Amino acid sequence: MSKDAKQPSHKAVEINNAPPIAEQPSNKKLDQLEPFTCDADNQPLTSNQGVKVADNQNSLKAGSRGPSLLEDHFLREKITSFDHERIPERVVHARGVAAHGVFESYGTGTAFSKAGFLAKGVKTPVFTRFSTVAGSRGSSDMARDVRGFAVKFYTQEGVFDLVGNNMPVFFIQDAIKFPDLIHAVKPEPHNEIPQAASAHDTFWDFVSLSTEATHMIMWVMSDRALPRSLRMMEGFGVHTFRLIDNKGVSRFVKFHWKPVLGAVSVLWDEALKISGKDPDFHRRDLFESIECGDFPEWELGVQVIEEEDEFKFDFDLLDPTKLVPEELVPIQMLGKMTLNRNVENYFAETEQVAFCISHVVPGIDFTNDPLLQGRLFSYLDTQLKRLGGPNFHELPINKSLAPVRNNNRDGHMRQTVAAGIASYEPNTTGGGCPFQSGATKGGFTTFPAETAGPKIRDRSKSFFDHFSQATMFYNSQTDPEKEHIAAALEFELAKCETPAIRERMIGVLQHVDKDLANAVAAELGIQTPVKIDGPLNMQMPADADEKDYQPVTKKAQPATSDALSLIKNLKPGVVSRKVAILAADGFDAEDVKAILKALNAAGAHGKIVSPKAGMIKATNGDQIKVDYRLRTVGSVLFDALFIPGGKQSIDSLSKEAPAVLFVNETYMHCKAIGGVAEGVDFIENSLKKGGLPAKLPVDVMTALNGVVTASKGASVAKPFIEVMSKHRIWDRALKDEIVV
Ligand code: HDE
Repeated sequence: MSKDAKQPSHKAVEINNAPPIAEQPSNKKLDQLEPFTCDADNQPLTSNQGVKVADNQNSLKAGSRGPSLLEDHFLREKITSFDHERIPERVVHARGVAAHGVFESYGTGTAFSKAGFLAKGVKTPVFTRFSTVAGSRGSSDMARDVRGFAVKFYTQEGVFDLVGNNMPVFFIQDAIKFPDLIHAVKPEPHNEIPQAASAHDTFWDFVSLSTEATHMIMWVMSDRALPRSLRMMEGFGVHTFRLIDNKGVSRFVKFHWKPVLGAVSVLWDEALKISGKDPDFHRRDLFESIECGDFPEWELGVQVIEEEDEFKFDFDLLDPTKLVPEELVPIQMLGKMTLNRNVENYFAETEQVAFCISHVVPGIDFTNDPLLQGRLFSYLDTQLKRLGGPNFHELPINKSLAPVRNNNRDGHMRQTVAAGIASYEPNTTGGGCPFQSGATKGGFTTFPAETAGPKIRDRSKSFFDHFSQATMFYNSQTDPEKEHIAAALEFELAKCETPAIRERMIGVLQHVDKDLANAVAAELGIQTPVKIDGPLNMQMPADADEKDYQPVTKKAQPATSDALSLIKNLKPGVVSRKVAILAADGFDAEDVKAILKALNAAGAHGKIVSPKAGMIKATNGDQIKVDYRLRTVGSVLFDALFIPGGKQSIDSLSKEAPAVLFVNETYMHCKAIGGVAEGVDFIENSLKKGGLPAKLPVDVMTALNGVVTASKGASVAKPFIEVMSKHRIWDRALKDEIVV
């Protein structure tokens, strides 16, 4: 990339009237990274030892046609570095993308936690990495999968990592099952197929035998697994944590991230096509949004449960397959995170960042959730292998902003030159330093929760209900969302080759919702009801019976929770959305100008898509730059479609099959379509060719099924943007019976 093309966002971008990011007080992490940043602008190439290299394109040879010489230390150094470039990818969450930002506290959290970064107005630098779970580093962003949502807070009291997901529950209740879950979902061991997909036998075999996964399966089969953008998804800490206030009082909390733009998803058909058109769809979206100043934002919230209310619910707060319905415990917002700077170097930052759930600061503590307890071991262990030793906390991206002083020395790649002879405690040789802070001077102390019991490998009976929240989740969805869950199950199970696995899963679904189970079974040619041989759940103790799997009482669980549906919570708006403006030479300049102006004013981005790259010419002679050549993109990469008038432009588009497909796909995916004059005819003809029903009224400026048409560009922009702000026109799917 040329120097001109690259404008590092932290140098170039300002947020509204805020001071440039580099001058903001919260930007200490950037200052800390600065000395490690190497900029080669106008600098000569050197060896790793700083020696200027005269020629690194020709190896040292005995004569220009002779053999290479072992003496060539530049060749050896270059090739050796290259040979060792790869480190092991993360065993899960290998594919990820990250960005820097800031968390600004509202101060509301001080009522529950003594953590300094929650005090009012405190700005804490953060580094946030999003990921998919199952795929390898090079897999598609658009796999049906859980998304990791890991945030590193560089607080003044040390590093706090909130290592969450975009779904509030998990597949398993005990960490000891994690290797089994991951072996089951990863590509099958004999042929390494399929990549980044749960649609295969081993996964469904495992989850149909582990019914504790059923609630999470509902989430993964729902649209939550297909975010439109990483900027438009929720995040959850999943486990119940503790917050400890300055009087030492502990409360249980569930962490939530709520995206300011609202949570929005794509359709499965779009996801499949995006994986081909742009496997980096989410990564690119995050990078480009930050570069253009559309900074992603989330509010951090907590559901707070007083210690004495621990047993108030139908479910166990320690069971990570359960959520706390927002109807029972509302979310209180603690602050806002804004991601405002892309990484300078993917490897040094995104790949080398090490999140550990055990990184907490005073005021935050753990609970006995058995999944959380296992994670406390796993993250440090995996970093030792992945990053090569115990000093990974010294890597620039992982380095705490609070000073680090302890008696740890040595180990691979130690960076700190620790002075003095005292590397033990107690000591007099170092004057007793570094000294312990104790509880009263800001030292971390563990909350003294009562613990007693026999040593036992067991699962608490309070974890036995595997279905009631799966049913609650399903019943909370709107009709289109329910259809998507059924379609996802049909897709996934049809990909299973072993009939017994499909059948067993139908047997499990019968415990969630009979209609859902029947609908999926019908598509798979399975007779219902299915009778499961043996125990429903392999975890079930021999003396348990099925009634143990129902909630013990009906104390406090709503039948439905509106907060669980994406559609019911849609935040109307078009900010940062992308609209394809399909045009060719001979387009109507006024139409295009009007829609670009209106989209810009609404915070959306109009992009010119045309059969040829370069510039296109309007009827009045104006020229406009083509953003994307038609055949290099597809409707699935945009949120809406607009077709301006201009006879010559429409004649050219009519000869392009991908342009016709563009219209039909946009229609089938229930997205807004706008057309002006000849553009309206083109939409109508394209829909006819695709066998889709449409007789469009021209010049009435009404949104017929989300298709907005007019004879003049200026009048269509407003209604088009209104339709777009609804994100999807679900009526179209229901009325036209389009399978989405
Ligand atoms: Fe993780 N998980 N996990 N996980 N996890 C890892 O750590 C693990 C779980 C999550 O962007 C690994 O550094 C166990 C739940 C995220 O770098 C590893 C169990 C949740 C990331 C690991 C879980 C998560 C990881 C692999 C069951 C949501 C990516 C590489 C007890 C609350 C972090 C690494 C990043 C990564 C272990 C379950 C979130 C192996 C044993 C539940 C977002 O340590």
